[in-house]
Amino acid sequence: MLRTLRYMTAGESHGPMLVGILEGMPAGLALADEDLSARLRRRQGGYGRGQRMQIETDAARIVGGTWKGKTTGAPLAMLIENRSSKQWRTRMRRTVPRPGHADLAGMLKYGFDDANPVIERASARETAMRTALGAAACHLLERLGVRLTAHVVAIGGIEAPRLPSDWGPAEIEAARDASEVACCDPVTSAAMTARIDEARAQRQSLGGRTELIVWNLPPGLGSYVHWDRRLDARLAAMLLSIPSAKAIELGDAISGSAELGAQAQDVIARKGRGIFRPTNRAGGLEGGVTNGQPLVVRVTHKPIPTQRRPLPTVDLDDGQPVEGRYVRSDVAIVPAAAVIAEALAGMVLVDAALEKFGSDRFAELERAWQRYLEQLPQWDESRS
Ligand code: EPS
Repeated sequence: MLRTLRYMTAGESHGPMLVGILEGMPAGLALADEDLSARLRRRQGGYGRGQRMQIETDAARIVGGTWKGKTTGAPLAMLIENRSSKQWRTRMRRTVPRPGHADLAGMLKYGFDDANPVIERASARETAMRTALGAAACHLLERLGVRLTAHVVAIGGIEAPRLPSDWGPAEIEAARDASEVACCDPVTSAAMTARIDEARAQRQSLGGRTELIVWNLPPGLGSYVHWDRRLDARLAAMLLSIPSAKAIELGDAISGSAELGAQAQDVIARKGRGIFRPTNRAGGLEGGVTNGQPLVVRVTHKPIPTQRRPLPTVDLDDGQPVEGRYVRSDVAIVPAAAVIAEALAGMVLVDAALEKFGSDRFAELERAWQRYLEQLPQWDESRS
């Protein structure tokens, strides 16, 4: 899914820290810890998060790959310390796998008689580090004029209306950031928070859907020439790695699948000196390549499996059917998932930009990007 940029993470949910490496970022990009903090803060927030988020104050520390506040081209190394890390190595053995989690599959796969090592690494806590690494990629894209804006469009079956068609990133971000659930519609936001309260009272969890829109991408990122260069596949694979993400929709794929072919396309028209698309059903991707329209990707999340209502399971020590344990849990993580989608898509897009424009240095990348935009076809306005 990534071809030029690479990243890795390590660390457990209640271990001392999360660590991450982002390799392949060009040199000369101004980057400080503070450039990562807004997304880290957003990931921790959102109505429906559990007590753990009051314990943590995620702050990523860049510990390698910068010199005097700028990237050097060397791998970026980052750390996020966990506060909730006491007693993690001495914790009681857990022999009862929780349905919906990786517990059972992980114990069988690695031969553990204790679910703890699985629980600790499969935990969505790991997304804190991926958000930090991805925030660095988003920061690079923002310097090129690209904006990544994700918001919540559904929680627990409550669906937000479509965004007003004349809204840009500023309007979406202002409306989203005024909502406790990162949803742009205030009436829907209130219904979502009420639904979360109801689910919490029932000791249940909720799923939902986020929508990511990326603005100001040039046409030509990704390629149709080979399957592993298709940007839609690369984005989908990366976004499906978000815990609880179960389905991806590019543009209006789901409603479009019920339409006749001619209605489901975005016609190509002339306006002024350039090309104009009256619609964006494809969500900015045709043939696995960006087409210059905003990129639109929706990620659907199942209700998270961690919950305070224990579900039937089996104790692996003696094979007896039992109820799972009561666990501290979030009710809904959909607002956090929106931020994670921005961060992960940011890495895929930087990867595609490096593939197209090359470069060891950020200034070279910036120039190549600009030159490419300047040579895109423009016609005499009087002949449109
Ligand atoms: C998670 C369980 C909860 C979540 C956690 C993911 O943590 P704890 O077990 O400590 O209460 O809050 O998410 C995070 C810690 C995070 O940073 O997103 C799980 O089981 O996946």
